[in-house]
Amino acid sequence: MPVFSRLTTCALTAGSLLASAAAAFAGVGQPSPWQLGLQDAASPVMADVIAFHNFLLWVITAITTFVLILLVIIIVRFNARANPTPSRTTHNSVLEVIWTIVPVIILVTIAVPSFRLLFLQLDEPKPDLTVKATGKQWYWSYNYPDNGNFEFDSLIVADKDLKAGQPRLLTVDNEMVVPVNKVVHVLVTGADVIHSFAVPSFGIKIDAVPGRINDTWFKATSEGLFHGQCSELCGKDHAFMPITVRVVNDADFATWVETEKKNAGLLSAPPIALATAGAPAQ
Ligand SMILES: [Cu+2]
Repeated sequence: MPVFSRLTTCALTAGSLLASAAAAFAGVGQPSPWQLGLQDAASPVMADVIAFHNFLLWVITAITTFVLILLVIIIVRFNARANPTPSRTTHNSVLEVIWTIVPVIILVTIAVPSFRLLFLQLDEPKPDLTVKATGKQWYWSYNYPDNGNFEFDSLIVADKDLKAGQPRLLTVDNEMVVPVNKVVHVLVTGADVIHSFAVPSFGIKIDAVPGRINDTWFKATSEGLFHGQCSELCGKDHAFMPITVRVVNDADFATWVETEKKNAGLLSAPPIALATAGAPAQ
């Protein structure tokens, strides 16, 4: 009886946890308290990752339920009391063929969408924009080679400086900015040790290895802020080098690029100023 009461308590606790989590199943761009499952998708790859994950959940639930039922049948019907003289059967060709072929069919069923997803992730479409992300102890630097090659550092915002609504440990001072619905090619490297560039809602996670350029891609399907974190243990402040991507429309992106270029001193001085400077003294 104590076993049953303990089981009931466990079930009730699990039930209440699930109920309290129901309102916060997942968030887009950042985790939510008591979240279950993955963060919501904001890219085609992540949408497929979630679909594949849900499909696998059904497969694994069916398999474990089937095994559980077999175990219960064996415990009830074939224990020493219920079945004092056990069968001496050692071979059953039909059964052996079935338990070989059925797992093969299950594995092939899983392999097809798995490889499709792998190709989607690794077969990069033609990029509209390239951004280079460099992991450093302990912050990220972003470089925009297609837009004047400006570069800036992106550091965590300390707890005391957070504004209302900004998530703790995930907010940075300078966000990586990209246009919406454009294929962004991300080059990833490390400056000192191995870091990892990961943004869950885009379905990307790739190591930033010193001396090597890794690459990945994403196409953000909605505007907003999307947070990620360094996902490779890289030293004492590994937990304090978040990644924040701001997805904006094309016009806002063009304006932002101009501002960044100006900040980096990449815009040439207006011609009139040059002419005045170069004019002979009167
Ligand atoms: Cu790191």
